[in-house]
Amino acid sequence: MIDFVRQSVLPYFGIRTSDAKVSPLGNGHINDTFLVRWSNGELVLQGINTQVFKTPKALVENAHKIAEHLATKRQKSEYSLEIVAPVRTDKGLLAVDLGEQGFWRAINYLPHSHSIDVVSSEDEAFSAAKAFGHFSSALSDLDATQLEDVIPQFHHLPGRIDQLKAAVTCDQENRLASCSDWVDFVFSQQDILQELAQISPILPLRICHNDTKINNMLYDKRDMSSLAIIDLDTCMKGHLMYDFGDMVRTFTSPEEEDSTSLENVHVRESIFAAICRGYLSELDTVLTQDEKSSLWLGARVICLMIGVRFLTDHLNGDVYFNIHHESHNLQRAANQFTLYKSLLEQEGQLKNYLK
Ligand code: GN1
Ligand code: MG
Repeated sequence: MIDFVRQSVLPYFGIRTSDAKVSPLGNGHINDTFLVRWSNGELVLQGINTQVFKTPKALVENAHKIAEHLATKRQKSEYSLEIVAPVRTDKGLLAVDLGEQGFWRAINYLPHSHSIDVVSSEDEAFSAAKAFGHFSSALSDLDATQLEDVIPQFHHLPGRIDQLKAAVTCDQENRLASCSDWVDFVFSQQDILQELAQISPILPLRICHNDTKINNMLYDKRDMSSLAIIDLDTCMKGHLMYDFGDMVRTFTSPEEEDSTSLENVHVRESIFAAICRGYLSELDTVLTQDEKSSLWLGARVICLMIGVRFLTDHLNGDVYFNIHHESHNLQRAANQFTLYKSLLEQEGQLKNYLK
């Protein structure tokens, strides 16, 4: 893959030098991401997974609109983070479509950037949550209908549960027997769908990031302050409770998403509190009262739903998320359901931080 990138993709971006160094970057589950360094520059190059993103052109156009909007705000000192902006091809395009050989786009690389997979302090959680809040606040005056839905019904729990039901019915890899306890667990949680059906219609549609994992907020490695929000792939209209939820999902556990040390997987109350402080410090005056009331639901839905998606993919034979071994998706699902249970167990204390 790396040789292909060097020889067949880089020339489209005007990089013809044979000294370009190409190395894999990040931990994404969907796209192929590389850091490209050459004698007088560096950039991030991505092969977009077109099985997942069926309209990749819309994806790069969405990201471009967001970057432009944020850049305008930055000029007026209304946005303080760095911006990941598209690097155009030498013909001035936002991406290059090589058909079966992939859909490739580049974005600028931010020097001094540093990402983490596990939060180790309240300060880290606070500044990342504040950064995601700042990002959403800066986008709150961009018309949400300007962005195309790159993955329709992306955060749609009823649809995700239906997909799990279909996978269970098919059981095409004969894996159901080894995970039926988790399947039963999901089906026992369906009361949450009623709560969701009541709240969702009264929430405004806003531009959401939709993948607010801790490693999508880059720190400045010189002082660990927040530097930039990255991975704008799934930015589209939706409900901000899910952005809050994905922070809770990926910041609060002391273990990584695919850790198998389930005995350590739990929601750290002090980190949850720091997320609430950081996020609301930027959004308190933007969010409606209904949105504020929805945040706790968003946290529960996201933890359950990502678990459902991993479990479904395990039953379907790992066709969606990149995996490193056969039970990888099942392990991820078990991890996420364990975190979800920890949320429910601490409901009494945790909800206080949202008051
Ligand atoms: C995927 O590839 P990555 O890491 O950006 C997924 C998210 C999941 C996440 C779980 C388009 O994101 O929805 O929350 O894995 N992205 C897509 O880690 O499905
Ligand atoms: Mg992503």
